[in-house]
Amino acid sequence: MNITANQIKDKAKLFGADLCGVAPVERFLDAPIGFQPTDVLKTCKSVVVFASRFPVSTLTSTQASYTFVRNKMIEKLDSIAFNFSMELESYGICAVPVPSSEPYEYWDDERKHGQGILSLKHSAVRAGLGKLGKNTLLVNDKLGNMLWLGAVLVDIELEADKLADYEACLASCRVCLDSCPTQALDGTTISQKKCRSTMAKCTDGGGWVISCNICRKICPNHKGIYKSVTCD
Ligand code: B12
Ligand code: SF4
Ligand code: SF4
Repeated sequence: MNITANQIKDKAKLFGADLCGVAPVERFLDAPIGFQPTDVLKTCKSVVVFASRFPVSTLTSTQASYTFVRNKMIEKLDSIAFNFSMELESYGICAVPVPSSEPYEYWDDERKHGQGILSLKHSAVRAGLGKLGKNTLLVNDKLGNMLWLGAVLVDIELEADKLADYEACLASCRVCLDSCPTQALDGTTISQKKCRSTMAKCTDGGGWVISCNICRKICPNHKGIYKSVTCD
């Protein structure tokens, strides 16, 4: 059975995604060896990337509410990826879901550096869903960085989406770099060791919460890109 990119996008919306784009596997040649789509699915030809809105209201709430919503977003995007893969298999397509958070296997204990089986933010850029900001997060013109990403790798060629034609950051902005309490950001990458030292904390009752999201919250584009702003 044949399926088009547009039919796939319609299905993604039915499953609950707000955005969906397609990146052909050739756009990942610059990804590190071991973290390319073909390292996950040898016969991969296209990466279908989708995103759902992360409720902005939680940014002004408690760490517990934000963490609760973040955990729900993981469940939601993982369910979309899982259901999508099941559905595409029924079309005779080989379809592999990418976990939206954990599990992943790569871990460098010295640098406290983990790496997903496929970087979803790099994938989203290649599927036309946005650009990377200096806080290293994906920024979409409509949803800003307030989204959660997911992806499914498929072994069929699909019509590719155009790359985003806007910029994530104003050239002179460095608000996130200057506001990070651990100075984990340098404008292109992140020191996971520094970020992890502050980003989550254990609670007295034996649980844990996300305790920092400043680089996300403080970004003037966190709710979307104000296209009317043209000056630096
Ligand atoms: C591990 C992880 C973390 C780590 C590292 C974050 C990071 N920036 O990489 C820690 C614990 C610090 C973290 C924190 C947060 N995270 Co996190 N995290 C992940 C996870 C599971 C893997 C990311 C990863 O592999 N990083 C390692 C690599 C990719 O990063 P790197 O070392 O900088 O990569 C370099 C090279 O390796 C190379 N590279 C690697 N892969 C590729 C691929 C291509 C094609 C190319 C060209 C290059 C390339 O390029 C980089 C250049 O130096 C992803 C889910 C996923 N599977 O993608 C979510 C994810 C990145 N996290 C997310 C979020 C929201 C957060 C937090 C905001 C959570 C919070 N506090 O509220 C913070 C933000 C901190 C920040 N500014 O990044 C979202 C981002 C959404 C968005 N808008 O971009 C993701 C995508 C989860 C999701 N499903 O939506 N996270
Ligand atoms: S989550 Fe907090 S500690 Fe981590 S990079 Fe962002 S501002 Fe820095
Ligand atoms: S705070 Fe400024 S520099 Fe950082 S991601 Fe947002 S626009 Fe870019």
